[in-house]
Amino acid sequence: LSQDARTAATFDFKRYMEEKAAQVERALDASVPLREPRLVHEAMRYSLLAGGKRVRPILCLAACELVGGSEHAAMPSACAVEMVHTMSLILDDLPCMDNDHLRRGKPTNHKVFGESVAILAGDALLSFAFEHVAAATAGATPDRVVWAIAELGRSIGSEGLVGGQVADISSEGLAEVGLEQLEYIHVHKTAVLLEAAVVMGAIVGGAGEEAVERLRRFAQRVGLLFQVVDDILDVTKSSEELGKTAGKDVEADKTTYPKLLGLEKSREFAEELKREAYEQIAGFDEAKAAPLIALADYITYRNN
Ligand code: GRG
Repeated sequence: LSQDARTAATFDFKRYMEEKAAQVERALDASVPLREPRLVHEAMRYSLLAGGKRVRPILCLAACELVGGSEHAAMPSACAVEMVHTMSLILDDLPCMDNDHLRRGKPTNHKVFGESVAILAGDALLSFAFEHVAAATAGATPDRVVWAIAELGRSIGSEGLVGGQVADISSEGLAEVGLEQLEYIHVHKTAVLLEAAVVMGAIVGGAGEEAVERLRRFAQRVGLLFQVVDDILDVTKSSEELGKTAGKDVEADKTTYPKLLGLEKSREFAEELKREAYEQIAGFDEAKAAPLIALADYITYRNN
């Protein structure tokens, strides 16, 4: 049997995802209680608790457990990454960016709370993400907490999410966006935060530098894979599923992997990225690596 088949046979991935997502949900709910000033906390909770697959926090928890850490140590990092992800979605949906009306099946934050409060709620989530890792991480040494915080910061700023979004905005309306530019956008808009999730989990879990770097390379592959699959889903989604994304104004002519490579080659590229990702974690204990292997599989073959 291949490693994939063995993993599939012995690991109940659906149950794992449900259990972890429920734990993350409870931790997120508790991390941002409804307090004064109510309006901004309502807006923060509205988007933070609006559902979502919780892929990033689960990757963070799985990486921590892979290196022998306890899930408890990684939960604040897992929540912080989801807070940053959520704030980036709030910003991305604003009229000055993608001007989306729906997100995760609900009206976007600015549609409910207005633009000013949406921006402020995003800022509050961003700032609280750092506070939460610093103040709530238990079971990791202070130098590891600082290291994790540095990784989070790096993934967000001008060479991270912000850099990717700026590159994306600058490419809008261009007649030609090449593969290199598309990869830059995807790596920075998507892969860097998945990378931060995995690396932070490994760091607070007590991993050595070599293990952190291998997990970093794993996450970089998985992050790009996530976006290539997203592009493929854009093309292959049934008309019924397309209904769920109604309300988008600017997505129609964006450059995607299937547009540049065709569907078949995009699928081959996704498989290649998945293989490369697996290679990075081949040396870890197989049973402990099962959740990360299954997560990479899930990301490759998901349908939403
Ligand atoms: C972080 C300061 C700061 C600014 C953000 C707007 C912006 C700058 C960046 C855009 C980031 C963006 C919207 C990236 C797309 C990422 C992506 C693939 C989103 C979809 O993720 P899923 O499928 O969504 O995990 P759910 O809803 O399941 O969480």
